Amino acid sequence: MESTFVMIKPDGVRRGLIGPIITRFEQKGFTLIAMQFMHLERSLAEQHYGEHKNKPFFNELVEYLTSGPVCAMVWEGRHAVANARSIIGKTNPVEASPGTIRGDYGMDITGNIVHGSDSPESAQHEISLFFHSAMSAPMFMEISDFGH
Ligand code: RTP
Ligand code: MG
Repeated sequence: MESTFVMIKPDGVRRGLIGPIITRFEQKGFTLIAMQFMHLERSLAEQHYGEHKNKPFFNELVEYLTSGPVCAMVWEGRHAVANARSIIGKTNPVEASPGTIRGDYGMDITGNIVHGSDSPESAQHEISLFFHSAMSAPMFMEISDFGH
């Protein structure tokens, strides 16, 4: 059995898509084994997307990820990493097929709703970063965190 790390990004939370996204993972056959609602510190966002630190969009990506609360989750199942990437869809919602999360809910790469680990090794790394790290202690949100 494999585990993968999935995160509903701030635009997904803001738009009220936590429920529909969790439903899709449950319907596909995944089991939810951990979930944490949190507002990321800049350092955690930077570490999470460390592989992209030299890309021109890195700063915008970190701003986006820290712009409001996220829903971080660990889902377990057979071929969890590949199955999650398959129901999430291509990185750019413009190219993602209808029926995938990004294909159904996103319009543009700067707001692609959800993250999914790209390999079992990154999944283990990301799970430790979000669920076994002092940086990611659970917290209560202020209503202003949601941009309301
Ligand atoms: P993710 O890590 O969020 O699951 O996305 P991914 O594997 O499909 O794509 P990746 O290459 O890892 O990119 C990470 C995130 O960076 C943003 N991005 N922006 N403006 C751009 O050209 C650009 N390219 C990537 C997206 O939010 C993407 O999900
Ligand atoms: Mg990625």
